Amino acid sequence: MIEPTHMSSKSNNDDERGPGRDNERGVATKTRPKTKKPSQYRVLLLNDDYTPMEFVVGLLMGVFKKTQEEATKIMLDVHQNGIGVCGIYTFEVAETKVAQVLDAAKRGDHPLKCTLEKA
Ligand code: TYC
Repeated sequence: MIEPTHMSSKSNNDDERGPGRDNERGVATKTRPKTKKPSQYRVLLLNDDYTPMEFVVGLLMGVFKKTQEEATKIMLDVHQNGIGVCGIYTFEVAETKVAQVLDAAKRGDHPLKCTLEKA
């Protein structure tokens, strides 16, 4: 068995830039970090003459995590003005909440409509 008797101060995998820079080969990775914020979307509730007020309040609490007081305020705002904002979310979250509202309305046989718009 032959044992190594000497190691040079330059380690075996040091490149031509010398020691301590062994992770700097290949594609540059120190590019600017992406800092773009995701676009936000308003979820809008539309008034109608048939959906019960309690049903709308329940949805605002269940889907949009509003308190009973917040939910009642939003529901009355929609009832009086024809349209109102339930919340502002990224696209995927907004889209999911709209689908949950429309699905619940359909299952309850209510004509409640809900949509989203870019904030
Ligand atoms: N206008 C409905 C009623 O009087 C209540 C209602 C509120 C319906 C908000 C829809 O998005 C709505 N029963």
